[in-house]
Amino acid sequence: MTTPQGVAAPGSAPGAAVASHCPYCALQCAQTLTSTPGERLPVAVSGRQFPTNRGGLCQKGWTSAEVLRASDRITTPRIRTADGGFRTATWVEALDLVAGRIRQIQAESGDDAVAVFGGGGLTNEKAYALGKFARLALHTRLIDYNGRFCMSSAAAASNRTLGMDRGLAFPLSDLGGADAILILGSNMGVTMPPFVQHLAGVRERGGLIVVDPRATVTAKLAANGAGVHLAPVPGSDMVVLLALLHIVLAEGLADLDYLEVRVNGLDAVRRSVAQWWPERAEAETGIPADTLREVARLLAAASPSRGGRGAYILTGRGVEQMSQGTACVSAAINLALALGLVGREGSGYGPVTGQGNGQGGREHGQKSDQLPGYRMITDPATRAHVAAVWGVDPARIPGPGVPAVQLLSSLGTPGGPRALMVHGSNVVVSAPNATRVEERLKALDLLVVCDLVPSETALLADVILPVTQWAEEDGTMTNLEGRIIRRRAAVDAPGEARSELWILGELARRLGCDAVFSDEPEVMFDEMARASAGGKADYSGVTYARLDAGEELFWPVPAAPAGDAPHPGTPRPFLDRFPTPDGRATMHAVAHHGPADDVRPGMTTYLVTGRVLQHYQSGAQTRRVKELVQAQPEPFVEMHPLLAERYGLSEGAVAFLASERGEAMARVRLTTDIRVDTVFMPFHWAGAGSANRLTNDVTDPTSAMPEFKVTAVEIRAAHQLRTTPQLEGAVR
Ligand SMILES: Nc1nc2c(c(=O)[nH]1)N[C@H]1C(S)=C(S)[C@@H](COP(=O)(O)OP(=O)(O)OC[C@H]3O[C@@H](n4cnc5c(=O)[nH]c(N)nc54)[C@H](O)[C@@H]3O)O[C@H]1N2
Ligand SMILES: Nc1nc2c(c(=O)[nH]1)N[C@H]1C(S)=C(S)[C@@H](COP(=O)(O)OP(=O)(O)OC[C@H]3O[C@@H](n4cnc5c(=O)[nH]c(N)nc54)[C@H](O)[C@@H]3O)O[C@H]1N2
Ligand code: SF4
Ligand SMILES: [Mo]
Repeated sequence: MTTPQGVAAPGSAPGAAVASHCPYCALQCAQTLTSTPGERLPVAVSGRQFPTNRGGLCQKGWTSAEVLRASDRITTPRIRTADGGFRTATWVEALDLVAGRIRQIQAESGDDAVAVFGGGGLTNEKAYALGKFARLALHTRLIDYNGRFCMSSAAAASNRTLGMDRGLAFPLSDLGGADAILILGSNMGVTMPPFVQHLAGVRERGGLIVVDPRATVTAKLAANGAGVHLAPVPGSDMVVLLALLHIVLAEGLADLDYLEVRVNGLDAVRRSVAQWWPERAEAETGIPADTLREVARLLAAASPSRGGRGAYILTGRGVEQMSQGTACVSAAINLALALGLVGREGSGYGPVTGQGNGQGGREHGQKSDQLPGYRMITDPATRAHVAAVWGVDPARIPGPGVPAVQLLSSLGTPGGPRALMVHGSNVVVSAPNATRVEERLKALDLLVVCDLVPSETALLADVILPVTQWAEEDGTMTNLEGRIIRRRAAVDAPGEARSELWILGELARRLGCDAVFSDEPEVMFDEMARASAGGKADYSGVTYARLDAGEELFWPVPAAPAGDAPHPGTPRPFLDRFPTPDGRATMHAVAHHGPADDVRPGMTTYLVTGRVLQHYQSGAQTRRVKELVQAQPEPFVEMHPLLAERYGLSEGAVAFLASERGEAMARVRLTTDIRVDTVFMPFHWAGAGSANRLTNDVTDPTSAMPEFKVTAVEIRAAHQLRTTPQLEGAVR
């Protein structure tokens, strides 16, 4: 059996080529996986033609199969021993133990004494099953996930302004025709390298505008006449956006006809940007007033209302992971609306979604306040619909829980959860104020971690349950464009590793829950599709058969009435109307307040955090791939030579950084590609080189997203300190 892509479908013999997608980021580059005849490993990976990656893969993608044979892969359940180590256990023993402890803790302290933490890397099927498991098998309201760290501000702003959050509301290939693209706080040249192909057209036309305090790989794409790079004071992007809108309105560049017909709220927004004339914005952001004027005019000229081919505004974590992230994205959407860009073919706004299933992961019920179909858990009609699909009384579905940062900080506190189940996140490394997170995890009576490898979080667990990974399982993912794609198994799992679907089913049964938990991904997908029917993220018209036939399906894809042709999906959802009660978008006036932990005497430097090409997130997977470790072996801090000189630091020296939360050490990399007042640290490493020992766990009031991107720090040369052994261990 072969798919339209010409490669074998699931169930094919070993040695056959299987069409699947990369395990890592939201671009979900298409891969062909070829297993070794007669052997489980190795698996060969090659890029496959697909509209997003056009055959390309980045270095993480082409080395991804190495994680399948990680030398410390977990292949049997493990239970903590009295001396603090682990012993292997059978599945029956481990599952009986987990279910027994959960029953005991809930009997003593109530249902909410057990909490669940999910991940945006889980397939749609697993994310759905996890939400159902929390509500029906654990009866807990406490479930949230790492997407709160990743997509929540963009989601909140899109939902409240456009009525829906579908990441990009257009296929990626649409970008190719634009005259201008404004990219704020995204470094896709590093975080999604094959994405850059879609920027070729706009670069040729000189219309790429990149906003980043660093001259990143992406910012450099705008050099040599290809566009403009703005390097504002960290945390001041909102002022850039307010000033751009000020200029657009003051110079009569707005698309008033479009605004009249499609958008509410212009008057309040007009008043809110009145005070942000370009010279005032220059003082706040460091971007020359004339540059701001030039950028506003460039964007306006690209708008179809002024005869341009189209323009896009894209945001990344650099502007979203802020205590004013929702407001900042709202300002970006307001600008896009003022220029008449949203819901028009060839133009648009979109956040560049991060994790492999960052999009689908937020649609099917692992968010504390949501049920499948991207619907609110407090809505009686939603509860009734989902309860009917689950075959339970709506009263059995608990109410909303609390978002991730709040959940983590409540663990093991009086009245807080006593047990946590973790599925697809390494919070000890990736959560803000990580030292405190580690303390909270240690205060639990029961920590159960499902993972493929002994991540730093798994190593704190009482029970580790080994799960299958990407090339060992079937399922679906939803990429950054809202496109539903098929992940296909190419090899068997090692040892006793099992899919989360099976684990959740076994635990549910032991907890006395009679709801359906199948370990067949397609069964769970079909049920999820029914549960999503009528919701914003409606998958009810999607089937594995349609996906396997090569159909390109972007949600919503409602089920067609009997006898009708199947719904074709919705690549560009806002063209006719916005999914709001009156069909119009609503601008939200927003005000700037800057980072919560701003620079001040004693803490004089901005720390911004982010990513390098070779490592993925907490590094749990990529720090196990030799080629990637060789390229990026250790934590580092990037700084300008002038700043380094002030602290007596040179290339390769060890810098000591302190913030209000904690301390870290990393080796200095000198570069003139960063503002003099700013240092950059990637967050991919654990221990003393962990950026998240420094970051602030303050959150955005609307989205509950933490402020990873801007922290005030103090810097010293480590050799001037008497360091602790733990800190010294950070740098070899
Ligand atoms: N190699 C690699 N690729 C990845 C990932 C990975 O871990 N590694 N993770 C995936 C995931 S989950 C995500 S969410 C995406 C993230 O993808 P991006 O958003 O592209 O990644 P980041 O590096 O977190 O942040 C982007 C930029 O924000 C900038 N920045 C920091 N502070 C500010 C500020 O105040 N203003 C502005 N304008 N910019 C600022 C940083 O300098 C950085 O260059 O990447 C995905 N792809
Ligand atoms: N300072 C700073 N911190 C950040 C960010 C930043 O920019 N700066 N970015 C934030 C963002 S955007 C994100 S998305 C988070 C991500 O950070 P994390 O949530 O820690 O994400 P990962 O490192 O991908 O962790 C995934 C874990 O799940 C395991 N895993 C993979 N697949 C599966 C599966 O199918 N099932 C199970 N059970 N486990 C699986 C992996 O081995 C790994 O241990 O980090 C956030 N932290
Ligand atoms: S860009 Fe993302 S999806 Fe593509 S190969 Fe790299 S990590 Fe994988
Ligand atoms: Mo992310």
